[in-house]
Amino acid sequence: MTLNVLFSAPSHRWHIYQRPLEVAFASAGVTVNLSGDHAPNSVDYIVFAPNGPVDDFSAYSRLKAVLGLWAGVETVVSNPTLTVPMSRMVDTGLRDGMVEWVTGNVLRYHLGLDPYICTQDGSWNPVIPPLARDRRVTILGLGELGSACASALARLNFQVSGWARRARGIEGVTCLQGSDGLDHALSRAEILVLLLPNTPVTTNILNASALAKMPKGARIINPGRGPLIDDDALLASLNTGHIAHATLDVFRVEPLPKDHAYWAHPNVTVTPHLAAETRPDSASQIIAENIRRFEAGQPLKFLVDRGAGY
Ligand code: NDP
Ligand code: OXD
Repeated sequence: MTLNVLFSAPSHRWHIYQRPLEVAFASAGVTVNLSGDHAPNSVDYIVFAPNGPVDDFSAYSRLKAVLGLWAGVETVVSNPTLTVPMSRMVDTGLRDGMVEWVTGNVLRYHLGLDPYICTQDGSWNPVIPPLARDRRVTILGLGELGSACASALARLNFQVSGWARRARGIEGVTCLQGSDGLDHALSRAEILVLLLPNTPVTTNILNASALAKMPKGARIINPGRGPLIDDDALLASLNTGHIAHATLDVFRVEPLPKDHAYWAHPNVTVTPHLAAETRPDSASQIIAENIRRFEAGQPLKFLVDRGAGY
């Protein structure tokens, strides 16, 4: 049987994904008619990214499931027209990219590299950083990405704490839960990494009161989602020096508007939502395998929990 698979993502992505998806479906033994332009009532599966053509699923009368190309699903998770199961992207490419980006940014802060990179004026003022074993790093969110980052940092000897909704056990990482756990995690965060999803519960989790619980001079790295941070509160904390620096990859509005205060702030580094990119070859294999499973009567892997919002 041939399955009609609709590729619904921004149009420039079609040429990046067409071949990897075709190869992945062939190697999974799934026969598909893959297109960016199927009639809605003929579509069996949708490969989905935010900002693509489909935002109303009502006309897709024979749709069996939606396969997300992104890890974050906040733009679609509460869409009332989505009535079939949806998977999100869990993939080694995404995971390894995030581990590399987070580790690099933690090491930038830990080693105090900026003065040497930014000023080469003949001054000779060594500032010896502590060893990683004496540096406390906190990660909010210990899912697929947060737990991999926590493990990588623990392997480098950092004192890593993490916080999640449910109990987690990660070797070398102090795993915390609940509001007391959050307070404790924040209070020891010399470097804080945000890898929570954007849900109604996590919005503005890093507000003025949470920022005040962090040690003076702390640094923040946010590859999670922009709405996790109360931007005004962060700017105020940066201005008093309570928070020394922030590296922000994600924002409430993207691209970050040119007149946003973050661009001009001397203690903010803005990166353009690139911390972890979905890699077409490995991601296509995940999608093809998931459709193969579903056709064989097995549940989708990496199912979105629509009640929890992620
Ligand atoms: P997961 O769903 O695997 O992990 C989410 C983590 O957040 C889990 O540990 C979960 O807890 C925790 N969490 C969720 N809600 C709460 C809450 N209310 N209180 C405490 N903990 C909570 O997601 P991923 O690790 O795959 O991805 C995380 C996020 O990273 C994505 O949602 C996306 O926003 C962002 N991302 C950013 C990218 C970039 O390029 N900047 C690329 C890819 C993803 P529990 O373990 O108990 O479920
Ligand atoms: C994602 C992202 O959620 O790239 O996958 O932000």
